[in-house]
Amino acid sequence: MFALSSCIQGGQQEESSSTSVLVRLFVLSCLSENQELRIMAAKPKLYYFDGRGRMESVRWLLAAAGVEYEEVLFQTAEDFKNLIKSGKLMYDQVPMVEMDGMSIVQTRAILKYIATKYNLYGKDLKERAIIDMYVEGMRDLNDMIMFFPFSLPEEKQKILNYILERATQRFFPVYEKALKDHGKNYLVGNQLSWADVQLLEVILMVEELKSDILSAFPKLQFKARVIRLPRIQKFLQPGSPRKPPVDDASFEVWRKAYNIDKNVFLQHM
Ligand code: GTS
Repeated sequence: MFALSSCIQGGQQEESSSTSVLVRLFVLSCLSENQELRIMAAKPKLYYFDGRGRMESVRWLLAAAGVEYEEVLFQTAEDFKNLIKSGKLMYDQVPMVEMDGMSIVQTRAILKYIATKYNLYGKDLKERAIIDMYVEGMRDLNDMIMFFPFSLPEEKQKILNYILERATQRFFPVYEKALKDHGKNYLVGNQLSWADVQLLEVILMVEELKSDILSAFPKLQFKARVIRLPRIQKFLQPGSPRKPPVDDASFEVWRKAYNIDKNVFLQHM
């Protein structure tokens, strides 16, 4: 505020010969400061194909932070090529988020930036390390589900069983135990963090594959508590930017946009 008001006053000053150079310099520095403020205030812009994929966790985290954003959702390989031509994609890959004057790529980098900026990334280095361990496990599970639609029809049941086995034997027990051991409402530091938001996201994804998956995990009913948070509730309402599960149509959009082969899932396993 101080910078803004002093800039306005500075811009209104008469230029006397003795001060004109200084005033010019001052106004110039104010302009760049104002531009900086404008950049910081602009809504983040998300670039991805029109589906969940890697961007969905970014949508969830921004929603949990209460940040409004815009999306550029491409449908065709041509749209993606044009975006590459713009030179904004460091690795010619999406997700990409324009935010605070940067074009941020790499899903983890995007999520870390948002989590840090909006105080969803723990209070110190140790809490951040714990959050990282949780979210990386959730990411492993999330990736399996993300690539599931690419599996060959004859492999589908086997892969589904594998995902459910990993969810119930490897990943969910970790979060169940954490909540049980410290007896708090949230995974880390007794306040909502990136880990809670990503856990809710992945729980809902696994439930889409098997609706009673939480029956053996009473503490993961923390889900109900997180769902009740007003920002999360809003994101779960119909018409929000949340994307539906991959169906045949969105799978085709995805496949065509990146010219992906069907058996990519197996390679990622
Ligand atoms: N490590 C990157 C990240 O996490 O952001 C991987 C990004 C990535 O593979 N993106 C895919 C892509 O741009 C799109 S998607 O799989 O997320 O839908 N692929 C095109 C290419 O040429 O790699």
